[in-house]
Amino acid sequence: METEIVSELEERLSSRQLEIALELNGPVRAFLGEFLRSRGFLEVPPVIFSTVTDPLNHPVYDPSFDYEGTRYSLTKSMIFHKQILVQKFPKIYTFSPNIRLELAEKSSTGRHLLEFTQLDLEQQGASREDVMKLGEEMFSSLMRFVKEKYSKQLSEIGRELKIPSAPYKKFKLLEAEAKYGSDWEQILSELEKDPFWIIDIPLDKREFYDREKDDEPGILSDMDMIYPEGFGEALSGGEREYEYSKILERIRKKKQTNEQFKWFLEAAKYDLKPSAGFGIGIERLIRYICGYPRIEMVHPFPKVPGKVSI
Ligand code: ASN
Repeated sequence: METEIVSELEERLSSRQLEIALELNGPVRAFLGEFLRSRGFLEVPPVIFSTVTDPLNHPVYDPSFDYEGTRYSLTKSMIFHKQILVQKFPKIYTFSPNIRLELAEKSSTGRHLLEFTQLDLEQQGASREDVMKLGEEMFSSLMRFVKEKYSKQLSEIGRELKIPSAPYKKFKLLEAEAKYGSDWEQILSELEKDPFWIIDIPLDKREFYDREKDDEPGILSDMDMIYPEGFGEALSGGEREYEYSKILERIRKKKQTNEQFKWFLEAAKYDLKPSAGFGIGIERLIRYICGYPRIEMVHPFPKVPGKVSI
């Protein structure tokens, strides 16, 4: 086992594929930060552990610990910190390290890491459509930048990148599922040539904090962006529940407890200002840019579900 880990590490560190991914990583992050700052977003520091974190909508092991009599969890996403901060600072973003201890079966997707970074942003008073437009502009201009500046690296790894033009296609989740079955995400991702949106995700498929539509109960005003060419989910976000009573009702529907979200609920007690936002995984983004079959090819120390890692 140990010699296997060491030889895998040596192989990874000597691969040109990893080197190119790392050469792209810094400039991609710098470009995204610059893009957002030029639109008035303020960078805030990440929160690595907290008394409150994203409950997620799928099972993961819980990375929590006690410190001086208080229970903390490593950050699964900064959703609640974003919602609290956006009350004061109307446009924020952060490069947020997230820990999600996924079940071993997730290793087959090629796009899950137990430890990853998401560029997570939130905008006060924005609608879902506003942040989708922002996401499209951000993604298309990033593709243009990478193509222009890193064509040598891209041709070395045989990657042809397309610059998608906005607006991207939109599919309602229930319609996609009715047409393609439960594997709709992979099927559509393989069929489509450009990134596209999945919108109107039903309540049972999402966390409590995305906003339920006024005119369509049970359906949320949220979205995912999916990469083409089979690379799957890129980005997740939506409008948020901001009314205290609605937040409580949604927590109840999920059979979660108010205690779990104490500090967030404290901040939301007199209602929040409406906001919308999203998070985009940086390793998945680099993997997509490079066109690599598996996400661990972009990280020197990837934490692959179910595997022992350094
Ligand atoms: N960052 C996502 C959002 O803004 C939440 C998540 O990562 N689960 O909706």
